Amino acid sequence: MSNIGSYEHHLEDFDSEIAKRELDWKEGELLNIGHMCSDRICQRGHGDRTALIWEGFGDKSARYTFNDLRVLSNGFAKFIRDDLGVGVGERVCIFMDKIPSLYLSFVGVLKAGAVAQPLFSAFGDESLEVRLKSAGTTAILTTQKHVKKVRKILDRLPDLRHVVVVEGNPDKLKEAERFFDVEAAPRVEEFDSFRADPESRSVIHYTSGTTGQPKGAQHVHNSIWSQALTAKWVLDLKEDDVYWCTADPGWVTGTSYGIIGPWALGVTQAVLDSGFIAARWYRFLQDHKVTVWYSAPTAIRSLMREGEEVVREHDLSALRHLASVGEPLNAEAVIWSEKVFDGKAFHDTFWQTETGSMMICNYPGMPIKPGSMGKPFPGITGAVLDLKTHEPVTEPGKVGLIAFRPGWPAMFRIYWNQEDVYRSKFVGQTDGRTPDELRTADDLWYVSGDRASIDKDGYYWFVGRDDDVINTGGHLVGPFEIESALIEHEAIAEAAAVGKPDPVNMEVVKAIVTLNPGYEPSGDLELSIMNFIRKTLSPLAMPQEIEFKDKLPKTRSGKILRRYLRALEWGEDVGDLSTLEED
Ligand code: 6R9
Repeated sequence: MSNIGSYEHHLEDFDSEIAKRELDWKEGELLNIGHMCSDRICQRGHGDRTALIWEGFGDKSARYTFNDLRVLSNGFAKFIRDDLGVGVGERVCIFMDKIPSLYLSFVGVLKAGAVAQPLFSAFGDESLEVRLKSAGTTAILTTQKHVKKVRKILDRLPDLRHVVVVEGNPDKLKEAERFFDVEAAPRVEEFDSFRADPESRSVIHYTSGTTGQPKGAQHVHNSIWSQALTAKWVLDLKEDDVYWCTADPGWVTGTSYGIIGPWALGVTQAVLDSGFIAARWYRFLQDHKVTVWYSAPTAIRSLMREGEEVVREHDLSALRHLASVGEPLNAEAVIWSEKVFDGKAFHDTFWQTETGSMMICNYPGMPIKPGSMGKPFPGITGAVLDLKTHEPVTEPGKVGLIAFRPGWPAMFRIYWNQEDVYRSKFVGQTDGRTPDELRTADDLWYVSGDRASIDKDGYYWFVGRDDDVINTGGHLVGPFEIESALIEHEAIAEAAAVGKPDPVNMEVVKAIVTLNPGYEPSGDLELSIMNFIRKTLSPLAMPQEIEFKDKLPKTRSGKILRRYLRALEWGEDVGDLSTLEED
């Protein structure tokens, strides 16, 4: 029997307190995500249960019980509060590979009352700088492997008071840097976790938009209710599960469902910190008897490419539930998974950094229509809005903008220092309303920035994004950020970055550039540009193709017509150019 039982039934009986009842949480208990993911699980008698099964490159491995998680996260919390003197609400960046300290420190930062700002460890120094500057980050926790990137930008980050290295050789540190190895430090049995109220800030995730630099979506401790309930009902997590979320906590899936949701339920998580190799992934599933697996379409398509043979070489009989997020899950991938994993199909889920928790899902027990994202989670009012009038579309199959009535607990509270951009995500009467009033209004829609249609049975079908943001392998990259970095290359005069279709990654980045006088197109120059972006931004943002042009198409006011260039890549009818002009 699945946890959710009947989806339809919950549409009728849903109330905002269900999550608290499902977690058996009583008013007056401490609401702090860090505490609830560790101490509370121990208090309920599960301290000896495994919290984290970890494997890294080579044959490195480790295991932690919930009691270990409690004590070691206390260690981080104490270090952050007492040794560094980081105050409540200050941002602490966690910048490391998927090593155990990432998970332990995330829980610790929240216990200390600071805001956790996880960033993808493959980010180069510019990606890092933009996000640390925007958040006014006070402290960064990193490793010897990545600290070089921090050193490079430190001079330009006046707010960054502490650089802490949590793994590596302490003798290799610069003078102002601190070394803190939580496992070598004395175990901290008692820590007085920050008494969060529901609206206390918890996690900030940076996400890319179409214009401007990435935006910091601010979340609060109250998010735990949405995250835990969806983990219970959609991922179907139960106490004896071994659950693997393949996402990196540098992205929202890796925190909402790679840390918070499952640990709030006291579920064992398995983490594999190594690159993608199909046989390695299957061996990991097999060795740890993974029961529930949350992954992404690009990974699934990559597994499909490796074929069925390698699946059959492994005993995956423990697997019982599969789910996916981040990009469109094509019908073939659903059908393939059902075939090779013994009748178990990947269940698509749709949500965003801003929503903080799953919004449109395929539920255990509800028939899957392969290629559809499913239906809105109980308690969530979803719609697709007419592209022009912004009225909810009533006609089945008609394409519109995916929108939700605001106000669920995990919804972001603001884009950090960008209230106007936050406002622009709502349609309806927004004037004169505070950010909190926008979030709790029952006459407004929060607009996701994606297009879909709804069929006659209420299933949502993804159509595409409503903007130019590039989704490569389930990771959003902003064209503006790439273009800004491209024109820093000495050879480049002007640049546009667009997504071009790719059979596995859905989209990859393509750059279209003009050159400064004295530079000629060449294979070497192409490589030099690719490497430049890989190093300064990240491997995800690196263009897979560079097209050299004499000039770029522009609007009358001189702005590069990125949407026109994008339409060319997708073979779309570019029609009347004036409709592609951005304002
Ligand atoms: C959780 C996460 C959000 C964007 C979203 C949409 C795309 C996510 C999807 C999907 C089609 C799905 N997206 N899930 N597209 N089908 N099931 O991925 O957050 O990094 O903010 O990305 O990803 O475009 O708007 P985030």
